[in-house]
Amino acid sequence: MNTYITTSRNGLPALQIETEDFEAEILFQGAHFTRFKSKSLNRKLFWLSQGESFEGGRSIRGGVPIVFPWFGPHADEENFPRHGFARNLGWQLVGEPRQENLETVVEFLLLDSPVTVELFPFKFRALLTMRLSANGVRMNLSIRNTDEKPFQCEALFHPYFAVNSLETVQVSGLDGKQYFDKVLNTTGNTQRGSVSFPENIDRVYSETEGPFVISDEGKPSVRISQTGIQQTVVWNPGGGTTKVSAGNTPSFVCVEPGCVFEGRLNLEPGQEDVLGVQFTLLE
Ligand code: TA6
Repeated sequence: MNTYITTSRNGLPALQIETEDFEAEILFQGAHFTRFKSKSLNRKLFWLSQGESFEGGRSIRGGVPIVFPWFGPHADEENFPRHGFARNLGWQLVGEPRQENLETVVEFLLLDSPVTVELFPFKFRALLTMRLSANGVRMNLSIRNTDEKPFQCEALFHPYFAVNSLETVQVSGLDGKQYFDKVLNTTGNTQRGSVSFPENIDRVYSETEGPFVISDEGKPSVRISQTGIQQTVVWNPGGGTTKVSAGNTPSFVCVEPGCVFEGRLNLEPGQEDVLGVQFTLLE
């Protein structure tokens, strides 16, 4: 395994990992997984926008942003960052990347700080453990309340999965599930069959178990599993009004396991919850 810390676009520090099985890049800002390529399949898992400025402190579209401690706009403060602050702040690398059996394990930590207390008045510890192997990654996000009072928060993995042909993409595993449609602002919708993307799709599915499979050009391409998580957001802006960035084809689908809305975390002092996902490139 070769690992080295380098700068990514625009000087943002990043951890680069190369093994005989894969190549990966994780930015310290947001512990943001920006690149994973399987060598045996010669395929990448994530889409990354080419139109991003990669400015420190600004969110980046693509890879796997971590959403915490709130999802979407803040409930009361319209000037607070969308999707919380975890994706915009520097995380600490815990120890060195290590090999455990066939997996490369990397851990990043985010603690409360004077900056976070201004936005979320609680002490917390967020630990992201990533286990990378030949065809994908397993990730655990553990959120611990280190405060003396209880708090509520939302947390979500926001992966942008690369696809070849959005017109052909289908996401299975949600048949019969209820969803909130963020585009139409309607609740109580029921999914019938697989999700396809003829237009702007932005839905929060409830009581989801997974696994979900993305099929691209008629072939299963990625499997998504989740544990300790009850909601899954599915999003692509399509050719609609929400442009990803100028001249940038939205050749991705987001299938986002998380604990949001009615599934938000309620943590007592000292309590910890763990959200787990597994993303696998299928052969
Ligand atoms: O999770 C889906 C979503 O909330 C969409 O509504 C869309 O806005 C997307 O996230 C991207 O959000 P961002 O803040 O990165 O522009």
